[in-house]
Amino acid sequence: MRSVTRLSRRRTLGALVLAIAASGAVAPAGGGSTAAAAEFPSYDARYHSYREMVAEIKAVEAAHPDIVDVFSMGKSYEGREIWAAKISDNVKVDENEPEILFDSLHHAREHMGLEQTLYLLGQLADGWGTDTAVTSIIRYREIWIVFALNPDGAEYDLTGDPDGPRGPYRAWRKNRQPNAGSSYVGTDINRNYDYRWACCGGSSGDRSSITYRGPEPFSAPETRVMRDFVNSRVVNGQQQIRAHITFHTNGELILFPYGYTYTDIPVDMTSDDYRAFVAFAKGQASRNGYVAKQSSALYVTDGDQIDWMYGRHRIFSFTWELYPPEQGTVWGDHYPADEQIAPQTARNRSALLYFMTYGDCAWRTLGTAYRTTHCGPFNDDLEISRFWRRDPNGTDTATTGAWQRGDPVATSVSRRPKQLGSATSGRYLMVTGAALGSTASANDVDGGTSTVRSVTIPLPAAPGDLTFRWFFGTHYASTTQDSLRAWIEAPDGTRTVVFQKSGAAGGVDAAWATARIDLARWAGRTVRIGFSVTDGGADNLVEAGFDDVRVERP
Ligand code: LU0
Ligand code: CA
Ligand code: CA
Ligand code: ZN
Ligand code: CA
Repeated sequence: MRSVTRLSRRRTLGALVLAIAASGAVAPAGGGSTAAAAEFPSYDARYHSYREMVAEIKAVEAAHPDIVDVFSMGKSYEGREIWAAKISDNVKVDENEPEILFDSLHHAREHMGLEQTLYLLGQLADGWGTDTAVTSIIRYREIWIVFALNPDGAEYDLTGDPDGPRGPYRAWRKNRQPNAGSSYVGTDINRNYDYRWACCGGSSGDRSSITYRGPEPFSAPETRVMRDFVNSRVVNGQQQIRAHITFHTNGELILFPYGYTYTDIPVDMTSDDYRAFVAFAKGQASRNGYVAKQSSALYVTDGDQIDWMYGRHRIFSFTWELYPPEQGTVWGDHYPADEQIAPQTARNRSALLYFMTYGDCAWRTLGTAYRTTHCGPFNDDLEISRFWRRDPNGTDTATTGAWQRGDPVATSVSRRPKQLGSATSGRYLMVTGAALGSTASANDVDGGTSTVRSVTIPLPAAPGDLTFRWFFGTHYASTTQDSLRAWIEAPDGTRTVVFQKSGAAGGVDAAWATARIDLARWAGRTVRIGFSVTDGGADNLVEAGFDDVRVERP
């Protein structure tokens, strides 16, 4: 039923290929550094060329140096700087504030996206100290705006025949990187990210295609610039960017991951995250009249940006397809008259303010219970690496079954469960030797203790509780020398055991349970959380796992 609905709504890029071919896919040689700057035709003068964009963002920075910092993130294929701005109070300091990212112009011809980012910059700069919502966003968030990820393509798009049917526009989409062995130029940089790249028929391996994915993931300098920036925002083991919008045209849509599959909640998404994506997308759409849906409901893509942002970094990442609604022709879709810039960018104001406000923790959109559990200083569902360190002090003695992040395999002894077969969220948890067959004795903990320790967690003056889900299973010859422990490590390295489950004669059966620990005595301190599992005394079967480690928001 659902797939029928999706099929009927799905559009394709196919018709657009013809328009591209007609406009000349083969590039003249020559880099941007030597060519004269391309400009919009006079009838579209309100759009910003690359040159005008640079002048504009530098002017805003000069007028607001206390809250706006403009910098280059790196260079495009042709050597243009890829400009970005950080907007926050104390803008030169990397404060511990939730970060929100926006970008535009993955696709060259989608010029309204750049206008949306310039509008956003202007609203933030002008609203500081005058608009309450903007002022608190600038005070309590760090906003990053990338203005034109594909400046070469955007500029090239303006260099067609001025006497052509649509003036100088070429309807160019890709970047301007030559493709070896082909006269066709360009990679679709929204198919060049390395999350499930080329997996699912959502991109093309044909160098002439407008959805050419490149010879390998991150083959395009522009996607590498984005990758390196986002990777660089993992600070002290935690990704600082919590939410992201990439502006495209067109269709008036708010799309959330995944694009690579029609499945709503595949194994690489948790059901909590899916619910938050839906609620957050609807919250945005209700404020600008767009339609919220899963990205693949438009059509399947693979290697696109938002799949990578969520799949690799767990950032709540959205594609906004801006004005106009679907027109069905490349000119109608991507070249609205410049009179539309002001009304269509302003139309998104309240949705963007909402996004930046709730974007510190998208689960907030599910209500106050989620805000408590999911929006504290630490929230690890173990679905991606959040830099737990095994054997941090070099003191571990276990010879097998050391802690690892993995997909567990159910084991049992006489039908009594020992390692449980699934996580409490998503696919992964921290477990004692996950990569095993279903033989109960294979790869359990032997020979002593295995430890694992979290990144540093700065606790507020009134911290919420630590909670986690855990199981512990031992064989019948078990004793109290077998154990699962959790501890808090103070800044000086002192460890305090805050949770212990011990073995017992007759054996312990594994079952998921929840632990809750008061952290008041560590108020205001920067701590780490640790777990130890021990097969003590005579060798015995010992298995343990934990998932969903959280420090709550009180
Ligand atoms: O990259 C694209 O094909 C996007 C849509 C996906 C994000 C689902 N559409 S666009 O190219 O027309 N902006
Ligand atoms: Ca700040
Ligand atoms: Ca920061
Ligand atoms: Zn696009
Ligand atoms: Ca999990």
